[in-house]
Amino acid sequence: MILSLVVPTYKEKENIGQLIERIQSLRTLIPSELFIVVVDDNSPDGTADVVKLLMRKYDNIRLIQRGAPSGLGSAYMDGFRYSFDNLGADYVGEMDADFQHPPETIPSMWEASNKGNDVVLASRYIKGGSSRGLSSSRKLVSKGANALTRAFLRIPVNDATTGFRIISARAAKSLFGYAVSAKGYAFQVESLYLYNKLGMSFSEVPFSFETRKSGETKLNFKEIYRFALTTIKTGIFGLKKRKGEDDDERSDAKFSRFGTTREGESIGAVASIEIFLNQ
Ligand SMILES: Nc1nc2c(ncn2[C@@H]2O[C@H](COP(=O)(O)OP(=O)(O)OP(=O)(O)O)[C@@H](O)[C@H]2O)c(=O)[nH]1
Ligand SMILES: [Mg+2]
Repeated sequence: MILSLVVPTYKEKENIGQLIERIQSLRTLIPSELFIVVVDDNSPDGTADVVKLLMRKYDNIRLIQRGAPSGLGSAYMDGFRYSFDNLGADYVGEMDADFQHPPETIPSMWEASNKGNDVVLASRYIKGGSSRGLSSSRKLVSKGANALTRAFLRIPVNDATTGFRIISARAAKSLFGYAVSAKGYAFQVESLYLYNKLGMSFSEVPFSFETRKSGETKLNFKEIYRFALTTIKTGIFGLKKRKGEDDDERSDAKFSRFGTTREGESIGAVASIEIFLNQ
């Protein structure tokens, strides 16, 4: 089984090197072929250079370099596409570069994937999990986002906004047919919404969400607003298929004339991508 962990980075120079080393040290606990695909959006701090150095040491690291910050969702989609097309991945993983997602949780997530679960979420909000790395205002935003998701999208999980996940190829490949958001939290809940609609199986394993180790946050009010709007719209209208695909997922035909995702934000908007291989 091939697992490809996709790690989007923007200005994560202080974190990415140590993160990769910590993931590498877990290789014996994950009985599979493991790849780490870093998707960097031209970080001005030289994040990509740290990755390139490590590519000389390890043969399982790949670097996708894009021209400018283009959003977490589109970074994952590019990383997934690369993982399926070039690495033959059976599963793809999502994780932040800033140690808020401790790599040591990956073995228990991988165990849940191997039990046949399409969507394995590392969850802050089940027994054994915690969100101690969040300030009280961020906790409120996170809980509010989950409540909104439950109310509008009815996804059967406790932590719908977690960005620490392992997804089967059949689930993740379904995303390519839909106009999912290019940006952060909206992408996370839209993808879960789609997996649920398509009947994928879910499992949650607990983890402790840590404080960002260093570097700066990309979360802001615009992001929160975008998330709330997308969640409500998706709950009402469903998800729009990308151009050229057949039927909308949206089951209620009377809504089919409404668009849900701005074209300019949809996946595929990224113009140029360079991929560094370490062969
Ligand atoms: N390639 C790429 N990576 C991004 C982009 N935006 C965020 N990231 C990365 O995505 C991950 C999550 O972003 P964070 O800023 O940590 O978001 P967050 O965890 O909600 O916020 P904090 O709790 O403050 O860390 C990090 O590894 C970022 O470097 C982007 O536009 N492009
Ligand atoms: Mg973070």
